[in-house]
Amino acid sequence: TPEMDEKLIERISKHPCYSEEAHHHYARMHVAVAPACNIQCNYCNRKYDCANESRPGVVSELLTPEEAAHKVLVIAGKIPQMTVLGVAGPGDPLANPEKTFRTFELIADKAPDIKLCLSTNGLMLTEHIDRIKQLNIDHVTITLNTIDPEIGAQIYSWVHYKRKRYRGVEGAKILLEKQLEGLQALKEADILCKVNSVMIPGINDQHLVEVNKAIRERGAFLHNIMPLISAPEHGTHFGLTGQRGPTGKELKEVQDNCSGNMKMMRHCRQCRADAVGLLGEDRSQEFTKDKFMEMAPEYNF
Ligand code: CLF
Ligand code: SF4
Repeated sequence: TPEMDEKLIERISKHPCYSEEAHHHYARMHVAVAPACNIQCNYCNRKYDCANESRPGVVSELLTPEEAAHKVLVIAGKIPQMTVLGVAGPGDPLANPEKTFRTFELIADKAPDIKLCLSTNGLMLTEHIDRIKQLNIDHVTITLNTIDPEIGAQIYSWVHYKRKRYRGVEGAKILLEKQLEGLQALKEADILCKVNSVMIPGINDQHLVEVNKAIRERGAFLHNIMPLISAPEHGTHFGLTGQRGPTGKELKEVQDNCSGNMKMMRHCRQCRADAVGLLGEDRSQEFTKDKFMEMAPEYNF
């Protein structure tokens, strides 16, 4: 948009998710280093990738931070358009802070030109905001599906916070408060924040305009409304209860209703937690562990 200043354009110009233009020219890679999660979304089965920033039903190859760094260096050497490294699963990156931050540290040290990107459910964001700043992580995604705990209780079956498990409205309330606090903290730290919302017909579809308004007021940069993908064979709560995802038309309608207010992302491909390449392509199978370990063994840590 014309009012976007030059510095901001520079910050997003090589990030394929934050800039629609960039996604034709620049690539991202994900490393799956974060297996644990601290909440249970009803659209997620833990056998698969975190469905907050990923394609449900996909199993990514879990790596240690050292293996992940090795993989990143190999790929950065082979794909020159590679500009962004994201940690987005297979669980919640901030439920695995040591693994996630160790990975980012290694990359920042060995490949300082690569932008760091983090995706989280937001529960532990304020706890880690200083480390995120320190590491120069300039892009953070929070998946925020509702601002209403009653609706939240239909989306999250439990939230594990400070050694206790909370269910229903009580759990949702904690998560929702922490997500909005996290968004605020990112804003204060001048870190670009994208918000993902999973659109669930009959549960939060009518409510997403309100979510959009709330995140806009708190300074989110971009809103990505993604369709619920819910196949019975994925074994999620929603899959088993027969909850359907939105049609393309329903999704577009909600995106359009929000688009007068802020920048909407419409080119998301719901990537796997070990995705490699341009957004539309998936080269993850070229860089499985058995393959990248053979390439450039000098990167073994
Ligand atoms: Fe990855 Fe996400 Fe960073 Fe992009 S993906 S962590 S912001 S580098 Fe992009 Fe993939 Fe959609 Fe995510 S297309 S699922 S929005
Ligand atoms: Fe699954 Fe991600 Fe939700 Fe955790 S935050 S339950 S990994 S979708």
